[in-house]
Amino acid sequence: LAVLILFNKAQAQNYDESKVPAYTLPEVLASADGTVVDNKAAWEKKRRPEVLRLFENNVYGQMPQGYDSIAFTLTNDVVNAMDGQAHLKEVTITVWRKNKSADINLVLFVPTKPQKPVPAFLLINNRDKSNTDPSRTTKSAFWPAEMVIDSGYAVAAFHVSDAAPDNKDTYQEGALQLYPEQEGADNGTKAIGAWAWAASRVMDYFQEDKDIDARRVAVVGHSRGGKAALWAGAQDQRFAMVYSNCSGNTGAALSRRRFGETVKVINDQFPHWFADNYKKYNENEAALPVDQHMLLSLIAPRPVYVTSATEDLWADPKGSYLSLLHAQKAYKLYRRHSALTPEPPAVNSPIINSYLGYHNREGAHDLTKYDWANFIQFANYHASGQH
Ligand code: GTR
Repeated sequence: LAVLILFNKAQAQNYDESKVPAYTLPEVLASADGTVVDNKAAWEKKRRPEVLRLFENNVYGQMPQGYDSIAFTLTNDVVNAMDGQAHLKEVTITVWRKNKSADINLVLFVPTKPQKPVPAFLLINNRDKSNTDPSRTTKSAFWPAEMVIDSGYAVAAFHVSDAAPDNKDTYQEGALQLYPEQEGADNGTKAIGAWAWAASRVMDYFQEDKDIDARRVAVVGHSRGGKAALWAGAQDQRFAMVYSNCSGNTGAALSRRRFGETVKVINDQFPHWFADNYKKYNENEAALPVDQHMLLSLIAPRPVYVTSATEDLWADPKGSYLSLLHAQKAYKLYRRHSALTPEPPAVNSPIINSYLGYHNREGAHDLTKYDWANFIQFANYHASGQH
């Protein structure tokens, strides 16, 4: 029986380009009343809020709103970290609502050299906490803090488990305790929404830290963290840039394109990630009122960078690129330059000089120095004002 089940599961996944069935994407600029928006004012006033609500109600759940108070406690302060190259600050962000509190622990390195305030990269860390070791005893390519500091950017991270444990039985034991009304609601937020909420609380902190240029903060995430980074950037317009690394299904990849992971597979394996309403679309993606190109469109006109990896077919590299291509319509409303080509670029050939950036790295499902080096190039391009 087990063999049979495994066989059936394997059959549900398609990795054959010639077997991708035809699909029709919802029109990002077409409003519910049938009018097609053709200018940024109408997009911002009418269609953008509509798309945001559709994602909240059908996919990620409602973004928890408001809190009673927030406090930032510096728990470790090392002025001469990284051989004097950086100032380390560890900050506990405590949020209170209805007599309950949640803590988000932030690790932040600020470069010593350039003039402050500096722009920053914030990683939503979904891997082991050692990847963002503040003592730098462990140095990981997943968060190459020294390299980012050398490039003149601050680099920060928090761990997803502070916001919501990545577990179907315990995901409510973090920040969601502050928002009990979310539980049981069909459009209630779960873990991915809680991680995005936490990224916004870090942004609340950045707005108070004089070392950080809060108007130039990029949110970065890998895989499930990449799904959260996109959702954070889509709903919180204070994020100036968004980086989605190998985010795959319900991240950058188109859901209707049947290749790799599907909505049913992700909902069955991770019932604690998305709203209960999302389960309605198991094996029924065509009924979704959105697809993921519309999530990327919500980031317009801010720069967005999507990556894939050649061995990471589960996350559908081509479907991720196509999603980005279809998001161009929203960027065009703002006359933002796109260097995307109709076909995905060659492996290891990043598209940097563009509001919509992309690379397909050779190798496995991971976040590496190669990815970060291109993230920095993309940020440099957008800081240079050459475009
Ligand atoms: C997988 C999941 C993907 C992706 C990945 C990860 O098991 O199916 O959607 O999120 O985990 O986070 O590494």
